[in-house]
Amino acid sequence: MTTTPMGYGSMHRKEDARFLRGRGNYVDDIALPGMLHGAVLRSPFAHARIVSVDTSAAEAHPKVRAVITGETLAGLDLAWMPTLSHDVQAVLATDKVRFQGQEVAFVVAEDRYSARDALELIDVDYEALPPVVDARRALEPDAPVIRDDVEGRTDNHIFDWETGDKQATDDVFARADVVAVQDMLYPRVHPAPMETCGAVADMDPVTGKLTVYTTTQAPHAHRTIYALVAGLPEHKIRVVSPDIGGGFGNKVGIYPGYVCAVVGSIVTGKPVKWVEDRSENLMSTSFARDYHMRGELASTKDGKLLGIRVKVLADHGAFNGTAQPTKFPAGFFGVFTGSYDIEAAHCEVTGVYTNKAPGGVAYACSFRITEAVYLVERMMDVLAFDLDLDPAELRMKNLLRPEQFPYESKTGWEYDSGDYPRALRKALELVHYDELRAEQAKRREAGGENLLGIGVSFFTEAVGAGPRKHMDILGLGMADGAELRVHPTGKAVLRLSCQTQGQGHETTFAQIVAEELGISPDDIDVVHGDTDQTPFGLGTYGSRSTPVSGAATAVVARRVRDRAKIVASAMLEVSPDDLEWEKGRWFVKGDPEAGKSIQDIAMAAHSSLELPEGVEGHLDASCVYNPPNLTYPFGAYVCVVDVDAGTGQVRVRDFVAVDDCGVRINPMIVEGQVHGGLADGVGMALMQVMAFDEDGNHLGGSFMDYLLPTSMECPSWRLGETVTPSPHHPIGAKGVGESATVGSPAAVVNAVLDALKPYGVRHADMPLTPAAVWSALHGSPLRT
Ligand code: MCN
Ligand code: CUN
Repeated sequence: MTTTPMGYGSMHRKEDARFLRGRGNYVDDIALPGMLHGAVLRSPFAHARIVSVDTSAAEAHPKVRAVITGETLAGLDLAWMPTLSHDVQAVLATDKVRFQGQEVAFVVAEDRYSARDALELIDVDYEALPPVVDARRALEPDAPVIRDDVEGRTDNHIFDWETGDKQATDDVFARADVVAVQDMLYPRVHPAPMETCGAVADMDPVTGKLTVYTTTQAPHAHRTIYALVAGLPEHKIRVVSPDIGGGFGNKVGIYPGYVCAVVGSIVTGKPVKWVEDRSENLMSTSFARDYHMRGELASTKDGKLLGIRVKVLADHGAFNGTAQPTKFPAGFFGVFTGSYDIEAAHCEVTGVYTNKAPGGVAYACSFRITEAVYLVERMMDVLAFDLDLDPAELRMKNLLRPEQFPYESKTGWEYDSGDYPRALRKALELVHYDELRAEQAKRREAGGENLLGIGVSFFTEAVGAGPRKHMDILGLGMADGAELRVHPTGKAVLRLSCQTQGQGHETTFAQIVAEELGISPDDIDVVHGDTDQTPFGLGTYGSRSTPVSGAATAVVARRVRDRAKIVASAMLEVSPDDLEWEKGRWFVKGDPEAGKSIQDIAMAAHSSLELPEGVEGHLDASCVYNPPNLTYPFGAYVCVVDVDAGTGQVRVRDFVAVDDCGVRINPMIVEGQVHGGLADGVGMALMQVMAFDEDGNHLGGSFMDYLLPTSMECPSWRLGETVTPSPHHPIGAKGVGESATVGSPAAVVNAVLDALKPYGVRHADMPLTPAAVWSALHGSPLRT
């Protein structure tokens, strides 16, 4: 790993040179001359009418420059903003507050402390209303109506969505020997990136140009939304996403704080910085999951799957602010048939409002594939439990076979490529599955408190949205641009619409160009995250950067290579047809000595060399990549746990993850992505939940309450790989950024429940804290 590969291969991240020296440049590092500081006043109630807001004392604070309320914004027609799901969300509340932590007022002051102090001087008179915390309660006829801002609305119902074939599914269920049914909850969790959300807004009163430095995973989409909301042309708005300290989906949406910073800058004529603190991040920004699911599997008595039926109640919080392609209100949950050969499938999802923070698509979810994979993988274990079959064997029996690819699923997804049995076999070998089962049998026979559990999960993801004709966000089609320019000296700059939050794009995208052109990655500068400097595109989420922008990069590099060929033919005075490419140079077929390196060609392309008619000089290309299909990475995971029956404590003893993301650009970065996702899985399975009390009080406002896994809770991950290239992606790569978060929670939960199997425990909901495990074991009535 000491030498830089001229293409794919493990190399250290180029960006680490600045990160390891503490020289990253995050939003909170930005300091502009005359910059003021904003702070948000938040609602203490989950549901309350606003009777009055008195800001006079705050305005009298000597360091306060402006106090903005919902009423101020209403005057500018900015009190409400569009969400990414065609709903509206209050920027600052005018009529009611609808979740604890909702934004009520914004103070701009000379420093952060004064802004915070002044929040205490704002006097808001609230009239408390009964809150709706539970998704089922939200649908009861007498439930308080949360969204009475919409005239004529009489309930909390948002949408009904279904997919699959109901009749065909009912038919296979009618002839099944066995039907396994299980209710389960994927709890509300939070992506909790290291860096919270923030913005520095700078409206130049002279030029009328607005610059927003902000934590965003989608700078171009944000710019267009600002343009639509503010009525400004896009060229008068520049969105800059500097270094991002983790996004995990938390930074896809637009938050009221960003808009308030913009308004604050317009009102004061100065740059305004707003950066939320940890509690604000946890209580008010995009949560993840909160899916109440009922799964049903139909099978023959020897475990051949026939059908799957699913019902979901989706808790979207107070505003429908989930980020997903318009046609998919439940995200890509439609892939719930998982990795299995099944005859029929049907699913219904109902979305509801509750008095909780909005969000829903975050935390490495691949647009809700986390929920879908958890459901089907938990159901497989439930069925194995009912049939008393080995869960790995049951999976092996039902996995899609290699010859079935490309495979059209029963809900209409075209899985591009896969060899599932190979991946599962590999994982089972790596973990020594048979030996573990033997050890488990021995331990069970011996009795005692130390239980061994082995949990298997298999996942298929669909990542890399579009194509644009099926997928858009707020009407913006999901295609992404790339531009590549090779300078006369043969150094290159690649401009991308996607935005790294820690995934190492500055390295891996340079590696794609390096592989295609034979220019060292060190000589390729990757520019992203600045709308004034990059082509339009929808950004980074749903692990779409490699599938979409990575493809765009390969395409522009190949276009440059084609141009280089013509220049080389002019240089060598031969026909282009007589040239052959090897990495880094064009040479004359049959005469390898007669060739020109890409660097020589770059210089010649900018020189006085005469080029054929119609061929422009210089060496550059651009493209907009509209993916023909999603890519379908997959993997087989096995988790091994020791469970202390006396205390309910779970220790993850071993974890084997075999991932297939097609061709790997940088295996070390891929492994890093997988390691992170596996830790997420342990966190969600064993310790994380965004809890609320019955009044809607948020109980996870700090990392003392909302727990993050550390190295203490994680084993030394053991990874394996198979490589099944995507047939439609120019370099055969599939996305991987969310794979492990999607695939691992089920493996951990299945492992814990496997340990508890002799006690007749068939299911328990995440998080499997010691108390939850103990209660499941002892059948405590405390456990619901
Ligand atoms: N890669 C590769 N070979 C492949 C696939 C990917 O070398 N076959 C590399 C990519 O080039 C990129 C990284 O792996 O450097 C992740 O690529 P990809 O799967 O395309 O995912 P994205 O870059 O689109 O990242 C988004 C994804 C999402 S949606 C979440 S959520 C998440 C995740 O990435 N957030 C992260 N991983 C994260 N990692 C960090 N450190 N921080 C986050 O916020
Ligand atoms: Cu769903 S979290 Mo990622 O797609 O940014």
